[in-house]
Amino acid sequence: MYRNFPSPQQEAQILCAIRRAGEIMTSALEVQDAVSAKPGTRNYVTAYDVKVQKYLFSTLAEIAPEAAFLGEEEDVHVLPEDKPCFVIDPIDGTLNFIRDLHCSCVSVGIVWGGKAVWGAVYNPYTKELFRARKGGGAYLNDQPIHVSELSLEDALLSVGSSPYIRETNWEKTFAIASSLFLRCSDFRRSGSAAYDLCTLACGRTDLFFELILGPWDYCAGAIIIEEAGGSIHQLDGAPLRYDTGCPVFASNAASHDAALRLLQEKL
Ligand code: 2AM
Ligand code: CA
Repeated sequence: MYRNFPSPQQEAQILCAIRRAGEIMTSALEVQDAVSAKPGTRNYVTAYDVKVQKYLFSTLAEIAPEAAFLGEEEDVHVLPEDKPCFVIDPIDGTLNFIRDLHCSCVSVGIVWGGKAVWGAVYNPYTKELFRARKGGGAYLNDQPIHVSELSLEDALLSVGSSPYIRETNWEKTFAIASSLFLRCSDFRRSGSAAYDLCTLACGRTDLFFELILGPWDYCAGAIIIEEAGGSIHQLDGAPLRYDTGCPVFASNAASHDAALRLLQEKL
């Protein structure tokens, strides 16, 4: 029943809803007044994260009543096994959003049978819509995209610093980043993991790691990277999990083995 989910018609409607969610983000006023802290250090949520998630839940439920939902801004996170599930980050890059850095995305993935099978990431500031379907290739605004062919020596690395759990992870994060930095061309830190995964998928960057992320941060980006010819898995090589968060390593094919070897020396 779910083999062709979402149908082409549902897909077009879902993409339309994701663009509309991005407009809610970019038309936000007085974001500073709408900020509150989530449990954990320096982990923020705004009234707009909640508003965008509510919009997506209600709109996607009309488009695809057969699916379940898992969203970052819910209190309880459960991934059902008996149906496809939308895994949603209404605003990925919330601190960028609060600070008006214009690098935040709407991220909507679909997990079915324990794997990401569809995903779209929309950056409303640049109007870039990345999307992929299992076996159907990856696209940026309807143009096919592919990971780069650069090897480690020329690779550009994106680092996620897991700031909300810095006390337990900062030494390992910077040990891995230093080790890779000394062998690659340079590193970047965008503040949106979903966007980092998409920039890797379209060949602007070549490597990415973060010691812990939530499934809503990487679900859509994971299928986009895989369909663009890249790899994404946990730091120890295990497949990504979608029922809970996990560490994430992503790369193009050309730098994968050398980068992973260096990274694993620091685990
Ligand atoms: P967010 O902006 O949606 O919160 C930054 O390092 C990246 O980590 C962002 O993609 C950010 O997503 C994500 N992130 C923020 N808080 C997190 C948490 N508590 N657990 C996992 N990932 C988180
Ligand atoms: Ca978020």
